[in-house]
Amino acid sequence: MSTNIPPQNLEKIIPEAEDFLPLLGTDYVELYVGNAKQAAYYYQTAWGFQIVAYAGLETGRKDSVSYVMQQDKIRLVLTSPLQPDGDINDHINAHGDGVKVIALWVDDATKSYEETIKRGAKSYLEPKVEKDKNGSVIFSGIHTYGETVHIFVERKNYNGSFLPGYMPVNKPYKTEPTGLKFIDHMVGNVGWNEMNKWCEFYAKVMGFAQLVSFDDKDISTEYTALMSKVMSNGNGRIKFPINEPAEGRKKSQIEEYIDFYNGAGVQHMALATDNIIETVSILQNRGIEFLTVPASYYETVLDRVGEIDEDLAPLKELGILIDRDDEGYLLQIFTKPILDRPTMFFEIIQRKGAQSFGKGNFKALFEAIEREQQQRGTL
Ligand code: TYF
Ligand code: FE
Repeated sequence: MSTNIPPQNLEKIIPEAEDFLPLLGTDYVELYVGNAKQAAYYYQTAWGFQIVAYAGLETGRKDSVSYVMQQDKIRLVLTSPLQPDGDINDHINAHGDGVKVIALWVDDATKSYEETIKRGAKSYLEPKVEKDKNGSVIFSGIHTYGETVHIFVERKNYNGSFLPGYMPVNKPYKTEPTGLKFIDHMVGNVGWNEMNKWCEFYAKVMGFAQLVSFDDKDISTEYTALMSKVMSNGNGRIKFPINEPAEGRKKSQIEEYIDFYNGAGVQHMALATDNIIETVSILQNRGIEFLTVPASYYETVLDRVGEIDEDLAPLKELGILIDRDDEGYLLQIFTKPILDRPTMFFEIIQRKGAQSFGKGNFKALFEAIEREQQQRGTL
């Protein structure tokens, strides 16, 4: 592993005044799905999101429908087509359900567009204003890897439930939240030898810096291989690891993703909690399936990571992984793919000082993924 910039020094390396693309956070993540109504029920009933806004036939939208799901700072938008043709159908036809938009909250969507286009971004959406009785929002958008896009959202003059065109939703059916707080990072899988190209895109076009890089020596199991670099924006709020497949003895999990997604796309979203034991207990009770590691992992883990605040027993019982770096430790766990295609999954993460990504768990994690690949016959 080579560490390019220690995370704690990022702000000093990209001073705020020189950041041409200041990002306030993730605004929302939009998934194009085959059946948004049922997907919304899954995210609500299993994951503890609530439906906060809606657009569809009832609001005058004729061609598509969107449910806005929220839990603390995490906002997911689930969108399905209502008609046979168009971009949403094409996206679903090519990829199955998946992330289309990683929307970034900015102070100035016009400047965000101009600065990134000037540096070589491909336009997705020219700056446009949308208004309703709650104010106005300015949007713009650029393309990133695969068919994924970034939309810049400027909402400082807006106080509605989500965006113009949406109606607020407050249904009597509610579920208990699962303690998920914010998006810690979002990972992109790109094709063979494309990692550097996309890391350069985030560096040059969006002003991000490389936090860490993992090569196939860090990430080697008996069979599969991948390479990964983590890009971060200036204030460290947005972190995008980028993975590419590497040649191994058998098929890389990244290649499996690319085959089933039919191109590059979002592989996982890491959702932060401040009580991972409670969060994962609830999720398991609600039927969410996680990858598991052999019991032997827990026989040696404390030798590797040292003292931690939590009892080991519940971590072992739930299958939560532990890793440590110079700044502290972290707890993490990964779901199995949440779709029929082995494409997207979620990570649940609790950081206790550590700002890294769990390198000490890579071997155990990737062996767990390989066991799943074996069952699918794709290894
Ligand atoms: O985001 C990360 O880097 C960690 C580890 O296919 C990881 O969550 C990296 C690659 C991968 C699965 C997990
Ligand atoms: Fe991750």
